[in-house]
Amino acid sequence: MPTLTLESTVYTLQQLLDVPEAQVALAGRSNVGKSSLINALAVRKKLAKVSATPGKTRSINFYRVQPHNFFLVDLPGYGYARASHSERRSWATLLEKYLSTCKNLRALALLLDSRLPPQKLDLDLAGFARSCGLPLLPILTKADKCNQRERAARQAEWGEIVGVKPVITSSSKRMGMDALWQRLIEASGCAPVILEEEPAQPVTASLAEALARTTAGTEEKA
Ligand SMILES: Nc1nc2c(ncn2[C@@H]2O[C@H](COP(=O)(O)OP(=O)(O)OP(=O)(O)O)[C@@H](O)[C@H]2O)c(=O)[nH]1
Ligand SMILES: [Mg+2]
Repeated sequence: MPTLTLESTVYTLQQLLDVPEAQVALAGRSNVGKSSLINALAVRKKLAKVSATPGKTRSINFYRVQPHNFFLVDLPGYGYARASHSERRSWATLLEKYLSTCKNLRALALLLDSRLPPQKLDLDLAGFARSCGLPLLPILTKADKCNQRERAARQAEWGEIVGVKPVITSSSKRMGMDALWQRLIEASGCAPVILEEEPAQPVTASLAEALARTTAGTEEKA
């Protein structure tokens, strides 16, 4: 299981663009369960702050994934009704610039509440990511709140919309975490390269033989 460590907290676009490593951003409506998912992936209860009050995550948190060495970026939620208009506006501008200009951003993991039909803000963000050529990884959250039939229906619905089958997860029940890790690592482009098995070392064996012969030859002459 990969490990996650909170490495930095950033507030500006410049700080976001300055990170040289590959990144996969986690975005979704406020309260959809982004921070809880970070904790479930890390198997730690308090790595990311979770709250019943929406709008808990106000900064952008970079979690380093080891040994793959990329970042999961926990973004503040959008659609937080109690934020001021100007606050929402400046957040939307930052998100838009990050998604459209960050060269090291490999994919957008879009968190979607399993219980809700597709919401306009989510559809808008999915459409924007697609227009930037940014791969999308849809993730259904809070699956413990739905039955199997509802989950499958939601998965098919979103699969149709974004063209990628969503991963079904529940942070509280730790459901879907292995599958999610696999998809995140794939999305980051940092999967370890698996080398094909080499045939059993004939080169070294013959080199040893050759060296032995030369030494023997030298000894004979001396
Ligand atoms: N039942 C259930 N509740 C969940 C799950 N994931 C998160 N929650 C609850 O949903 C609420 C919001 O969770 P957060 O992880 O803080 O959500 P967030 O998306 O980070 O929210 P912001 O930081 O406000 O954008 C909390 O009360 C969590 O306990 C889940 O898988 N199942
Ligand atoms: Mg949060």
